[in-house]
This record gives sequence, C-alpha cells and structure tokens, in this order.
Amino acid sequence: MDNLVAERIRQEIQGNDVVLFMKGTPVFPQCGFSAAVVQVLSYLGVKFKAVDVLQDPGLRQGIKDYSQWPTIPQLYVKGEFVGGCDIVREMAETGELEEHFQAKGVEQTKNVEAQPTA
Ligand SMILES: N[C@@H](CCC(=O)N[C@@H](CS)C(=O)NCC(=O)O)C(=O)O
Repeated sequence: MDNLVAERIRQEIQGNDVVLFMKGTPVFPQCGFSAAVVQVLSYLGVKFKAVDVLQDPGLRQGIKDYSQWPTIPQLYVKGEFVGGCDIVREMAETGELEEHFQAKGVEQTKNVEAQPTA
C-alpha cells in the first residue's frame, strides 16, 4: 500500500473517535450498505467523520488492505476496526454497538424524535 494512503488512514482513525469509510457522503450515500451504517450511527446520535473512498481509488483499496477486510463500508471506533455493514447492523440490533460506544467513552445524543412519547 502507498505510504501516503496508509498515513492518511492512520491520521483519520487517530484524529477522530468514530470514522466511517464509506461510498459517497452521509447526505448522498452511493451504496446501500454505506447508507445503512450512516442510518445506524445517526439513530444512535453518534458524531462521526465520514471518508468517501470513491474520491480516491488508492484509498478505496488502501483501507481494505489496512483493515484486512474486503469491502466498504468500514467503521472504526477509537482507532479500532469494528466491522462492516452486517456486523454494525447486528451489533445495533443486540444493543452491543451502543454498549461499545459507551465503553469507549463515545458521546451519544439520542434521537429524541424516535423516542415514544406519553
Ligand atoms: N457484507 C458487506 C457488504 C458490503 C459490500 O458488499 N460492499 C461491496 C459493494 S459496495 C464492496 O465494498 N465491494 C468492493 C468495492 O466496491 O471496492 C458488509 O457487511 O459490509
């Protein structure tokens, strides 16, 4: 992998608590898997840095090599690889993802609109 790409990846995951390597942007995701992870993070009220791999073919391949994970999206929390869409969705469903954010000290703002009202 290109040294510059590896350095960019290191900077992104060390400089931001939560980083999502995705296709497109949170507002205009270019893939359903990326969109699903954005939705989960938004629902949990987690702020994240989104990195659009479609802007750089070197980064698109580089993040796969770096994580040794073959697909996009990829979620990093506090410098650690968590998983792709399937893992994130499963962790969200079981409550494990929320617990993970809490354990790592990642701030969450619950989506109040999604809470039932009396
Ligand atoms: N099962 C995967 C689904 C993601 C996936 O299949 N991504 C594909 C299509 S967007 C991918 O990244 N292919 C390699 C590439 O496009 O570079 C997951 O859990 O994240």
